[in-house]
Amino acid sequence: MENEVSEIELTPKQRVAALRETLEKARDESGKERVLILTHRSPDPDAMGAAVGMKLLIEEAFQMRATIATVGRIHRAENQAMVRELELDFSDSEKMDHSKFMGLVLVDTQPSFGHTTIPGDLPVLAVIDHHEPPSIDVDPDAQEATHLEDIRVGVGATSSMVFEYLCEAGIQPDARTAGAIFCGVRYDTGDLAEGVTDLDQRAWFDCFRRADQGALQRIQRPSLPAAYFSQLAIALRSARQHGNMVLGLLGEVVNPEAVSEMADFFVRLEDCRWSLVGGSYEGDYYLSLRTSVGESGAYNLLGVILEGKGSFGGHGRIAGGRLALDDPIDTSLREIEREIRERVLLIIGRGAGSDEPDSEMRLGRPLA
Ligand SMILES: [Mn+2]
Repeated sequence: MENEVSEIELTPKQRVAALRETLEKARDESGKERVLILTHRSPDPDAMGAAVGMKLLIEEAFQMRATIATVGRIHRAENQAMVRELELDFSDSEKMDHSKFMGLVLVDTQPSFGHTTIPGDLPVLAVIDHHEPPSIDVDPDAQEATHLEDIRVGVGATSSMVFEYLCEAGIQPDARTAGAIFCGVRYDTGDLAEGVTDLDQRAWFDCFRRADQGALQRIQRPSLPAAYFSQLAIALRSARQHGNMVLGLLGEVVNPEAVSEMADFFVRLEDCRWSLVGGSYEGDYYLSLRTSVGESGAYNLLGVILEGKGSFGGHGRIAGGRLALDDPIDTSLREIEREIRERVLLIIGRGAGSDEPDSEMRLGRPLA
């Protein structure tokens, strides 16, 4: 009955027209020429690829100015290599003057997500994303978005969605932009292995062809700092295999992205269907969940594990969450890791048909 109009899917051409119209209206109302493009904290390749593509779209197709800003450092060696090799240039959102912008375009995230900081009173003009939107359990009228929303959960990468905008607007991505979009699709779909639509395939192949392939190779296998290997040693010692899952609760980690890095690593264990890795960094506890190729439901699974605590997000095979640690940090950290371990073992135990896992499952098998 209600909201029937919003259920009608727009064509790619209509999406470009709607975005153009939204930005032009904001420009005319604010008298400002510049759009701020923002994504989630410590952006991953898909977030960066989508942001770089969006900047090209706004500047070339809409003839406006755009700035990409990020929050939080980029730690992962592959992601740092992407910035370096493609000469990407991002401003620090926490150090900039937001008053010169007409508003925000958010990519690869949504305004209510815990790892996303919306600066001051800048209006959100558009949201382009492929993550599961949060379930709405309050008054639906109060939640009605005033901004343009293009959220397609079935698409493998936000970068692919932005690629489609560029194609429809008649803009050919240059080598840099194509490289960034390619890295985004590569990372979020595991090189088209899962969660893939025709659009992801088109974006992957077309952008691969246009990119500097030498740079792509250097991004995929960058040299790694010594800290990576120390972290790996700790992770290998502390991780346990419980049935078809690897659980690695690492205590304090060298950087928050080490958590997702190790989750990506452990899920490759033979016969492993999912990996969950956690670690604390500067007062927060980070969690990353991965499911193996052909599986899905990472977002739902992490939701069940967290039981409404903290914030989390994700899609098919990838999910991440964050919990605030209390004072004293050490005690709080031990407690959180104990709770997560018990919760996960209970979930596995139920899956095997009993309420409690047996003692062998409870202790887990060391990986190294
Ligand atoms: Mn993404």
